[in-house]
Amino acid sequence: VESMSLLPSGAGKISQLNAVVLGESIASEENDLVFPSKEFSSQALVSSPQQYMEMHTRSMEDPAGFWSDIASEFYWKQKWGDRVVSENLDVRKGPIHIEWFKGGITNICYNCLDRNVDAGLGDKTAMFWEGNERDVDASLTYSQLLQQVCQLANYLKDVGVKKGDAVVIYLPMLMELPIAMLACARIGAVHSVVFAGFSADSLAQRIIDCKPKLILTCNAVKRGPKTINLKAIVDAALDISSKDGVSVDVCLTYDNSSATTREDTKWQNGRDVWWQDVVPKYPTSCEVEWVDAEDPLFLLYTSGSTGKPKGVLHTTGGYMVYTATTFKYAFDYKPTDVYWCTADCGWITGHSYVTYGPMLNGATVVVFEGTPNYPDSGRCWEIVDKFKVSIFYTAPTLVRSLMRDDDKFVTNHSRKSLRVLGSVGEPINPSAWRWFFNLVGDSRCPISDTWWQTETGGFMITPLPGAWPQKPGSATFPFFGVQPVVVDEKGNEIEGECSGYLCVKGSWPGAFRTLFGDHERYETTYFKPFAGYYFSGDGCSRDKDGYYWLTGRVDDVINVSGHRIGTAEVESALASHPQCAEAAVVGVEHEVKGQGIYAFVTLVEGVPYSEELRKSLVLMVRNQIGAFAAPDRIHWAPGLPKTRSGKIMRRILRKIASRQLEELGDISTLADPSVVDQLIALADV
Ligand code: 6R9
Repeated sequence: VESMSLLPSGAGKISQLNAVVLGESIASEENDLVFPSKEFSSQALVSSPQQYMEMHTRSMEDPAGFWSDIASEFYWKQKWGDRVVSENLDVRKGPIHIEWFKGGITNICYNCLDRNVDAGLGDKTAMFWEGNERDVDASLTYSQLLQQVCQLANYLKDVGVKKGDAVVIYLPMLMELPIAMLACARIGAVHSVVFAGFSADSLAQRIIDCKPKLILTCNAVKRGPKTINLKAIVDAALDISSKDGVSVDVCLTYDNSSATTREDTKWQNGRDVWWQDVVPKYPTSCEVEWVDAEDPLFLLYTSGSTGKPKGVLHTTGGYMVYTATTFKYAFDYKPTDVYWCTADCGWITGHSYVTYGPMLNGATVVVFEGTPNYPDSGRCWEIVDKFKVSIFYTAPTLVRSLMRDDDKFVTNHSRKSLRVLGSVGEPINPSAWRWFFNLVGDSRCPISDTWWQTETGGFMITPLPGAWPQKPGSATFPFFGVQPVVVDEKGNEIEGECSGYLCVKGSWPGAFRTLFGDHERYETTYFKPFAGYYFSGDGCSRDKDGYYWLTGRVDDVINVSGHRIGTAEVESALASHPQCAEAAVVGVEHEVKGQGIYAFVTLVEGVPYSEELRKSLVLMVRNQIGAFAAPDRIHWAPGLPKTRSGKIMRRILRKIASRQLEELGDISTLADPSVVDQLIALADV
């Protein structure tokens, strides 16, 4: 097939793989290949490598044509201008600048809801909601969802929220969370969802950065057996932010009566309003605020390797087209599917693949309030059977945690409805992949291991489940319109089989456009390390067949259970403890979480270490960031290994943390090499 050579560089030996696919030769790597069944492929949207390559080639040769054809399937009040895409991705040529469908006037909420209702999907279930406890559930059709979104949108407008205003959403996985996102989008307000596991300090930091008119929350939520008083966290955050001069006029609070009561909720009259007291009084229809394709849709904060969290900004048109298309192809979506993504809307996966991507396709989405192993490890499969879930998208950490339990928690449930499985958040190790594939999917369901990031908006490297044979642990090939490149330290592209830094050449519609209020940091972090490319921060290798294998972050970001945590953030939380002189944090392998947080802590002169102090250090991190960022291990450090210029040598700390003591390497460049022995001696204290 001629077009094969046009695959992104390095896929040179695809033809050999193709021979395998066609059954012409049995290659030695046969054992590594897992083929989609004939039955699956024959019904798939993309059913062969050839078909993938034709589409990918077109998306590369004519991106404007490829993406306009898809964009035309959505409703635009006014079509975009002559230039589908205008971009500068090279810092050497001026400011980084990306625009897709500029001049096009649309609304993503309209495309998710009104358009689907008008197309006859009004009575189709948009959301199945499953509460924390068994047998607590609810659902909404597309018409009902539209009505609820309109009521909230009308309320927001009434209290003065206007196009371009920021709205902070701090809600658990209630149906009200996607409703809130869609209501903001409907009126052109910019939502900033903060994961409801973040602490008051972190929430305050985000409020101070984006200065919202209003915050949406609920009084409390139950996660597994625990009750979490979210409103109290919001109160504390609003106290902090008002001291910083940022006050929020309205705190709209959903009364989540399954977790607490109104009487037990602290209240500030004038600011706090019960959702149920006001929103249902508003009309169930609400005019749409038409926005430019390049008007902002949302902000989502994510951790970087240094300093404060970054406000990743996504705009409307390109994000809409990209999330819809990636959802459709990567999951081989059919209108009869029932789709469940276990991610929380507080992360990008919940934005693109709980709310926007699926709803733009008119899909039925399961929203789950609880935790996957409550009341037991069979809960997921119970829910799969209950709603006849056909596409199940989750994170490797969940797979690994369920794997540790008895297989009968899986096999007790039918799971016959499952068709496609998905994985995201971190590399999935082959043994977890196989357990997921063989046991959960009965060796019948392809796994879409989707590599992407908050910044990319949607999938970048992902299997198309009917097209390619899979290799457990590989995210396989780039999505349409995506040109990954592997570069060396100097930024030279490496061809063929190789490993290096993963960059992307050219732009794609779902790319983020800036970091809120800090375009310079956007350029420095993503476009300066390797001029001419977007740098992902990930390492990767490409095998002889052109498959991509992600190997994890190459910067100072730790991936704990799929959550990105900057080592600098944890270090600064620890260092703010009055008895901590200095802290250095590294990631270590963790059986379930993928990576765990390992903190080296130097105490203030004369302070002895104690169990109590250890606990209060961990508490410091829980309070400043959130429980999910709590260090797994505190290692007392009389001193840290530093170069003569005072730089901490993390390479050495990583080796000590993972007890690879034979691999410490050259320590002679340290200002004081004896600290290494001291650290080793204290390893088990
Ligand atoms: C979607 C999401 C992004 C980082 C990314 C990478 C890791 C995500 C992955 C994966 C290997 C996959 N990552 N998916 N690594 N295989 N399928 O998780 O966004 O929270 O921004 O994290 O997660 O390291 O750079 P985000």
